[in-house]
Amino acid sequence: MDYQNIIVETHGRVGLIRLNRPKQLNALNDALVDELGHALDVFEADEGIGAIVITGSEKAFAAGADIAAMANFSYMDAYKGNYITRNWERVKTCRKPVIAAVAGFALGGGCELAMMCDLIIAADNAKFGQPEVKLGILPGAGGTQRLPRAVGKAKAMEMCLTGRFMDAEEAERSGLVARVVPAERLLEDALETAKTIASYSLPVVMMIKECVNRAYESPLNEGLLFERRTFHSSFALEDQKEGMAAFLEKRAPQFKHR
Ligand code: CO8
Repeated sequence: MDYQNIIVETHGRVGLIRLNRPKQLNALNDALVDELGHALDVFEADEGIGAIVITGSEKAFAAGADIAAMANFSYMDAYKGNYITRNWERVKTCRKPVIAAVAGFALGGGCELAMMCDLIIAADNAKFGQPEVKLGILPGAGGTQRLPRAVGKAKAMEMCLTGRFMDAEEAERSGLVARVVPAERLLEDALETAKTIASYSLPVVMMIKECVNRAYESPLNEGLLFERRTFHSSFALEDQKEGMAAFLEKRAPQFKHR
């Protein structure tokens, strides 16, 4: 596929997707989200890829859904056309780990996209926000649901109701991002983290991702049971034999299923 709105690269076992609508600060539209979905399909099918990084530019990860494209929408355009959301869940359904490397603005749908990834690494200039209220709409792709789970009700309510932005330092303190790094080191750091993940047994990494996500989607007892059964099943993996043998033999493991 010839991409117009994203740039796709591979770095060893890591797939990198750069959002690329610089004039619109990477505002999201159907074409971009469809291309993102396609790139994820390709990386997911590629045995040589163990983890994926999504990033934007130094100024913006993504400044939200494209306001110019939706300004004149009718209810029917939004509902029947399923604007942007038609392929939106693809990031969530990706079974390989996806890291958001966020510099600059991550607003509206941009913040929601970052939150849909498995973890966020932020540059020190990152700004997160759900400013939809200022446009006479509300968050429509997870902002009212994922943000409270990440930062708690008080901060999520405040951000969604006032449109206030959260800077990188506050985002780390509040649990929205895993780590803050200097802007110039963002990509290097995110790729390094993704490379570490991609060096492990892929089935184990996928199981961990599934289990952590269960914590958000099921009661504690169900989540613990799911984790326990998945843990038991890891003993069926050749990579478990290799990982433990390597530890006991004091050597680096050679995982087969990467
Ligand atoms: N859509 C379209 N164009 C945009 C957007 C956007 N979201 N954000 C910025 N741009 C454009 C500007 O119009 C401008 O274009 P031009 O140069 O042609 O005038 C260019 O990008 C640069 O922007 P600014 O001049 O405004 O740059 P500043 O540095 O002054 O300000 C800001 C940067 C603060 C990011 C500012 O541009 C801004 O507030 N942008 C809008 C942020 C926003 O409201 N986002 C929420 C959008 S609604 C949304 O995301 C709903 C999602 C619903 C879910 C749908 C499924 C995913």
